[in-house]
This record gives sequence, structure tokens and C-alpha cells, in this order.
Amino acid sequence: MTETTDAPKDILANIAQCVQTGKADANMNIPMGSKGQPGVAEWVDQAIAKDVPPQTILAEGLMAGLQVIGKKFAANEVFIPEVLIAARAMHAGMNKLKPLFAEQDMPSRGTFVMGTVQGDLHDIGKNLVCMLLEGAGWRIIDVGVDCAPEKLVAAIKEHPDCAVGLSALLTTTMVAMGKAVSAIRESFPDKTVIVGGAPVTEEFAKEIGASGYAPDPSAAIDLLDRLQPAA
Ligand code: B12
Repeated sequence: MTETTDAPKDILANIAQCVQTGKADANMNIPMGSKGQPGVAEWVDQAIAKDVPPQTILAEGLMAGLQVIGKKFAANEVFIPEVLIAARAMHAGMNKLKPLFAEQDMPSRGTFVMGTVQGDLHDIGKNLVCMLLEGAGWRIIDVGVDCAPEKLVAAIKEHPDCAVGLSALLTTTMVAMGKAVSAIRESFPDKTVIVGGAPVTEEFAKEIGASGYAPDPSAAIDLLDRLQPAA
């Protein structure tokens, strides 16, 4: 951890570091032996007390930490438990910032409607993609697992400017992914629809008419930046 001076840049570095280690607050004993030391929640409180703008705390503290974890996850340097712990730590900070953003305008990268396709109950990958996209500024509408095409289309109608993500983990439900993309294209021909999940490939994404494929959340963030640049 960065040696504590009162400088906002050190506080932001500590927030990023605590997100990476998953230390949500002082009560947590992650990493082992750190109980009682400040975590994300306490450092965010300090940053707020120093009048650091909430956007800066989000971008240079919380998101900076989670992006490191996202890249390490893509490179197989950390694994699912670490990502989930880091995401939970980030949420501890987000909860502190939410009331401040409510007073201003919550900066949003756009809305992302995400679901696991019909017949498929796997949601760990979907949830990870949602968490990391949320960390990158996307507002997430999680429509859950076993999503019939009609459910996806209805969610898109409610959020017409959204980008869409579909997840499938079973070779048998890849067919359902194709059907979901066709149903979305019928109502929204130009909609950005990205797909992923262990059996899904770039080639399959093209075959079913999806806008793109990403193998992991970090690549999904980059893909969405290319397909649907920030306004
Ligand atoms: C956990 C698990 C389960 C759990 C799911 C719990 C849950 N809440 O998700 C349970 C026990 C319920 C389960 C059930 C079944 N499972 Co299962 N399951 C797994 C297992 C072990 C891990 C999957 C997982 O979570 N991986 C970790 C996540 C993080 O990876 P991921 O989902 O791939 O997501 C990453 C990327 O793909 C990507 N991504 C994912 N989605 C998206 C979407 C977008 C838009 C983008 C950009 C990226 C993206 O980002 C994620 C992070 O990097 C896998 C085996 C394995 N090692 O993969 C089998 C596996 C997927 N299951 C399998 C099977 C067969 C089943 C069952 C049919 C078993 C049965 N006979 O009942 C049922 C099906 C139930 C159903 N209808 O869905 C097979 C599939 C085989 C196949 N080729 O089709 C696998 C591969 C196991 C095996 N080797 O046989 N399963």
C-alpha cells in the first residue's frame, strides 16, 4: 500500500490498491492480517472529506483498480475468486459515491442489457462481465438466465439506446443464442449485440449475425468502445 500522506493522489492509489486486493473495508481480514486497517470504504470516505470529485474517485481509484484486475484476469494471472472479491470491494466504494452522484448526474457510458440465453442457467461469466462493465461506467440491466428471445426484445424496447450482451455456456444453447440474435435483429436491425461464453467463437458470432465476440470482460469493454463509442 502507498505510504499515507494526506495527498489525494496517494488516497486514490490506496483505493485502487485495496480494490485489487479485495479489501472492501477495515473489518475485512483480506489480505490476512489487515483487519483494522482502512479498506476501500474508509479511503473513499477520506477522499470525499478531501473534496476529491466523485468522478475522480471513481475513475482514478475504483475503476483504475478494477481495470488492473480485469487485465490480469484476461492474462490468467488472477482467477474468478479474486475478480469476485475485487468487484465486491469496488461495490463498497460505489455505495459511498452513489449518494454524491445522485446529487449530480451519474456519469454513464451507456446502458448494457445482458442475459444468458434460453435453456442455459450458467451465470458466473455473465455476472463477471456485468460487474466489470459496470466498473467501466456502463449501467447494467441484467435480465438473468434462461432468457427467451421475447424477454430480451422487451428489455431492449425499454432501453432503446442500449448495447446488448448474450452469454451461452453449453454447445446445445448456442442454437438459442442464434435465435436470440435473429429475434433482436428483426426489431432492431442495427443494435450492437455482443456475444460470449466458453463455447462461443468469433466465427460463430459472425455466423449468427452478432456485432462482435469477446472472450472476457476486459475485451468486452474494448469491443464496446469500438462498436458503440461514447457519445
Ligand atoms: C459452474 C458450472 C455449472 C453450474 C452453473 C452455476 C452458475 N450459477 O453458473 C451448474 C452446476 C448449475 C451447471 C449445470 C450444468 N452444466 Co455446467 N458447468 C459449470 C462449469 C464448471 C463452470 C462454468 C463457469 O462458470 N465458468 C467460469 C466463468 C467465469 O467462465 P465463462 O462462463 O466462460 O465466462 C467467461 C467468458 O466466457 C466470458 N463470457 C461469458 N459470457 C459472456 C458474454 C459476453 C457478452 C461476453 C462479451 C463475454 C462472456 O467472460 C467470462 C469471464 O471471462 C463448466 C466447466 C468449465 N470449467 O467451464 C461446466 C459446463 C459449462 N457445464 C456443462 C454441462 C454439460 C452442464 C449441465 C448440462 C450438466 C447436467 N448434465 O445437468 C448443466 C446445464 C444446466 C443448464 N441448463 O444450464 C458442460 C458444457 C458442455 C458443453 N460443451 O456443452 C461444461 C463445459 C462442463 C463439462 N466439461 O462438461 N454447470
